Amino acid sequence: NNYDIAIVGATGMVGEAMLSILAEREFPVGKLFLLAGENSAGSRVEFDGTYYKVEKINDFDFSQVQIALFSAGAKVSEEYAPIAAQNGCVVIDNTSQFRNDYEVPLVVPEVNAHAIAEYHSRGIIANPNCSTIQMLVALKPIHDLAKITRINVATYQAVSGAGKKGVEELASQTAKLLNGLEAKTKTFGKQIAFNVLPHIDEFQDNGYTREEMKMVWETQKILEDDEILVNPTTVRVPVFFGHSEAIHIETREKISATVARELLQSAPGVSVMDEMVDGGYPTPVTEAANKDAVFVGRIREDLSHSNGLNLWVVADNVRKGAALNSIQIAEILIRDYL
Ligand code: 2RA
Repeated sequence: NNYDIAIVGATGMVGEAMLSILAEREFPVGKLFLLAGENSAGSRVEFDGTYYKVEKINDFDFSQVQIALFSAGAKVSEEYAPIAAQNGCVVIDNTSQFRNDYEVPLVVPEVNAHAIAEYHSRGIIANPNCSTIQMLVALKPIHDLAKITRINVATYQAVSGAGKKGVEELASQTAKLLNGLEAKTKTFGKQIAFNVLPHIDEFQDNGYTREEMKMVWETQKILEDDEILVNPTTVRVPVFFGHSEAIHIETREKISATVARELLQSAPGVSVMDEMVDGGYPTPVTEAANKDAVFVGRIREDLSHSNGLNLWVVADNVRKGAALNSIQIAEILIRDYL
């Protein structure tokens, strides 16, 4: 059985990754429609040996497809995802637009695949933010065993989280600065090359950024636990692909580093790399970029807290943090529901 699919935002970083992952995983794609806004419509994009013309979203009849993968920004999803759903297709939305809507399931397949069943209410399934996805893939098995009560997390997020313009800004600033030229800043609040910025997304009234609050709200929703405390600091670093996170958790039951390591070794979607030697830990460039797994290393007990555990978690933010997670949701949808 093949499924007709629309990709909204097909020319963006995540849209392109969705196309290659659909091909790689031999997703049963029937008719494929590539959609984008005014600026990118008209271009041609290759999928599995065939070239497709990117069409304008405003003219598209969503009743032609069974699944629409949206990744063209929250505004586009706000306007078109409900139209798509009303026309009978299931929307898997990679933007922040519906993540906090109680009628829309927010899904990380390794963590709460059961929530996909709730897609009926709005016809929309939300894909979480990249920094939440990788954190929860790593923490879920520990939460199930020892009940996490609090998460302290600092992120080190790649520029590709801001899309192609983020990648271009780091590349051009680096090249310019190495050639003694002036480097302009447009996408990020300050120079990102050779720098780190403790600021992702808009500041909120409580002093946290929206990226930080996403980690709080989304963790509580996905784990179905309003009491779990999350204290995040999100930081942009001059890395192209792969977000890293230093995660410090507190659990109700004590869990040793040895038990946590064993648990994670058999956890779905996780690859443990934890040797106490030079290079015995995962990094974005060497391990995570272009890979599907969430890599975990530096697993150790907190010296300052009897029920505390520390982990270093790295994943490809464009793949597991966005495109791959959406396609894994689509795979479960067609296997169990459509
Ligand atoms: C970022 N979390 O890394 C965002 C992307 N959704 O900027």
